Amino acid sequence: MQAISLTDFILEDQKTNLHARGNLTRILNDIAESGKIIGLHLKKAGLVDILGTTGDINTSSDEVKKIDVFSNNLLIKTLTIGEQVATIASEELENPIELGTGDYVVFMDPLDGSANTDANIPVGTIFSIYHKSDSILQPGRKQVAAGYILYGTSDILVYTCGHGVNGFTLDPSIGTFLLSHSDMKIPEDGDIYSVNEANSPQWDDTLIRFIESLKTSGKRARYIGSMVADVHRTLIKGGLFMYPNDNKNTTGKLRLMYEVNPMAFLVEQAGGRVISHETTNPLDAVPSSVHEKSPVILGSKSLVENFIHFEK
Ligand code: AHM
Ligand code: MG
Repeated sequence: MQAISLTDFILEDQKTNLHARGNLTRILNDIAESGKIIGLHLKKAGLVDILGTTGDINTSSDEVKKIDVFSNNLLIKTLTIGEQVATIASEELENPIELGTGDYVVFMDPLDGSANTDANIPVGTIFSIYHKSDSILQPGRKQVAAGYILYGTSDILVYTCGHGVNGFTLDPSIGTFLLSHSDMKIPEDGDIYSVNEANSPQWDDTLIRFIESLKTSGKRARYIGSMVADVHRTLIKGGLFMYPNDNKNTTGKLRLMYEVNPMAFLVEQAGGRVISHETTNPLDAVPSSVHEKSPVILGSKSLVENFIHFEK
């Protein structure tokens, strides 16, 4: 069987879009190429001076890691050279950068979960692409494409352009992402739940009882603390991933534009269900700022629906 490369797949995928002029193809390829370089640097992270912090704090009050800066700069440089992006908004930057050359807006979290890199734990790059519009604050439903690259035991790029989800594993011997997970579908049910239970003293009573009910029904807990890795496992094995709002984090922790919406688009495209709060879907929210936070509960349809219908 002949392996299908990410580049060939995207070119073929874009043929179904009558208006495609190759610009989106270029952006996706540029992100994939940057991901290969970020992945290589991470593999050498213990040997070269890219671990540790820069001493700065970013817009989300997190310590800035050197590898965050490297990943952010590399993606910006690559997308700038590609000339297809009008605006880049990054979780690492206070304000979006206006490039003014292209028809698309890219939101990105260059290295999600980077607090984990010193301990050799998987991290990822998340991206979300929109058509340029009057405002960059568009609802997640308007995403043209979204995806992530997980730097794990192998590096894998998973993306959607709105007709299914496909995953491509990097073959390190040839430096090419090859189709490995075609038409990904999240299992209807699953036996893993993933949430930071250290926040439970701040949870409301319904959430506490719901998580207890998962335990008594025999579910297992897994929480890596890297959203890309936790969501990837949920896509493959089914289950629930949540970062809910609580008494302390009243809008949760994760960012609507950089983290929640791209993952919500992927999970819905894979047949799963996503809510931010009660029955509200984050993809319908009209964002009020690029760094806005949103609660999120996503995963297997039946489990998210169990949560929605759980006795209040
Ligand atoms: P980051 O974008 O600063 O890396 O933070 C986001 C990460 C997610 O990857 C992960 O799901 C979450 O933070 C973990 O947060 P917590 O340590 O509060 O459980
Ligand atoms: Mg992040």
